Amino acid sequence: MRHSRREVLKGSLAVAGLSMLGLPEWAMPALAQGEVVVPFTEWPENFNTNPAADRRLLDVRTITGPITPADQFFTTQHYGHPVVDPATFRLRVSGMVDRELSLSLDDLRALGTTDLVAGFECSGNRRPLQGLSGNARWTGVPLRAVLDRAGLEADAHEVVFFGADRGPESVEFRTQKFDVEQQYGRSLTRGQAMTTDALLAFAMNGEPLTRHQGSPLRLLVPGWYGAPNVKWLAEIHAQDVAYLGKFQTRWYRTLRGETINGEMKWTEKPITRQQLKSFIARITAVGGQHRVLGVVLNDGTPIRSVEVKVDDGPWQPATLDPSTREKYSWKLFTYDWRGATPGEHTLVSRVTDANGLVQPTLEDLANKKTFLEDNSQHPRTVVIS
Ligand SMILES: Nc1nc2c(c(=O)[nH]1)N[C@H]1C(S)=C(S)[C@@H](COP(=O)(O)O)O[C@H]1N2
Ligand SMILES: [Mo]
Repeated sequence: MRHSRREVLKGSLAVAGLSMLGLPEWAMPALAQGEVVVPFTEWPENFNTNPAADRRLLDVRTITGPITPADQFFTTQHYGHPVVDPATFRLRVSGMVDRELSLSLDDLRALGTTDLVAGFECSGNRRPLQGLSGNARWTGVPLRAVLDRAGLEADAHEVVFFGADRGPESVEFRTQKFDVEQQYGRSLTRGQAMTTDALLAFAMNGEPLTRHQGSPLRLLVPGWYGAPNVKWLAEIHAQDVAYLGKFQTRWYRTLRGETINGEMKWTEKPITRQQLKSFIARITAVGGQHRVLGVVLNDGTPIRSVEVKVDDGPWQPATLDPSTREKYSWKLFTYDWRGATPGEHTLVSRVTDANGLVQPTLEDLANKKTFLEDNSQHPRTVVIS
C-alpha cells in the first residue's frame, strides 16, 4: 500500500540510474565553500523563527536538503503543546462503529505500518517568510486499517478527529454566545477518510514524534494543508452528520468569488487539498555565479515544470530535484542565474502541474477575499553589488 520501503528503494535506485546515464546529478542544496546567501530586500529586518514559545517557523533560506529536521520543522497550534504519555496512551474509536476500540501504540503498530514522505504548509503560509512549511518522512498506520478494524456503520458519513489539547471557546448562535471548553477537532467525510492516503503517524524522520509535532500520534492527510493533520490525536468519532466545530467550519475557510452557471457566486469552502504553489527559498552567490533554490507544494498531482523569471525576461526552465519525486514530498528546484548584473532584480517562480494547471499570480487571486490558501507567484527582490 502506498510507499512501501521497497518502492522507496526503487525510487532511489532510479535516481542513481540518472547519473549512470550521464545526466547531471542533483547538486545538494547545502552551501558550497565560499557560497553566500544574497539577502532578500523584502525580508523583515528582525526575523525571528520563534515568535512565541509555542510557535516556530522554518527559515526557508537555510534549507539544506529534501527532509526538514525535527528541530526545524514549523509548529503552530491553538491551545499550546499538551504532554501525552506514550506508555499509557490509548486512541479511542467510538460512535457509529461496529466495535468501539481503545488502542495502545503497540496495538496500532500491529495493524501494519507504512511510511511516506509528505510536505505540508499551514493554509496561512504566505509571503514574505513562507516559513510555515516543511517536509518529512512519516511512519504510521493507514487510517483505513483502523476504520476497517472498528467497522464504520452504513450511515457513518463523517469521521471526527479530536486532539488531546483543549481550550475555552466562545460559540456564537444568532444573538447568543456560549462559553465552552473545546478540543481541537477536525473531520473527514467517510469518502475522504477511505480514499486519501491518510496515516495515523507515530514517527517523523525515523524518530518518535516530538511534542511539538503531536507526540505520540497525529493524523496526517498527505497533500492537504496542515490544519487537518490533528496532533496529539486522542479520539476518532464516527457520526452520521457533518461536524461543525470551529476549526472545521469557521476558522479554516476561504471566501472566494467563483463563476457558477455563468454568474459570480461567493463561496465559503473549507481548506482541504494544497493549492499548487512554488516559492523561491533563497538565492546564493559563489564566485560571481548565482543560484536559486525553491520549493513546490501541491496535492500530489505530478509536476510538469517549474520556471523562473528574472525582471522582465522570459520564463526559463528550473531543474527539479529527483530525490523529491515521491508523490506527496515537497519538490525542490534550482535555477542557475547567469549574467546577473549589479543593481536591484526581481525573481519569481511559477509551477505547472501535469494537468496544465499554472500557479496563479496575486492578481489572478483578486476574488479570494480571506488570506488563507495564498498560492500566488511570489516575487523576491535582491540587490547584486
Ligand atoms: N491537536 C491539534 N492539532 C493541530 C493543530 C492544533 O491546534 N491542535 N493545528 C493544526 C494546524 S492549523 C497546522 S498548520 C498543523 C501544524 O503542524 P506542525 O505544528 O506539526 O507543523 O497542525 C494542525 N494540527
Ligand atoms: Mo494551520
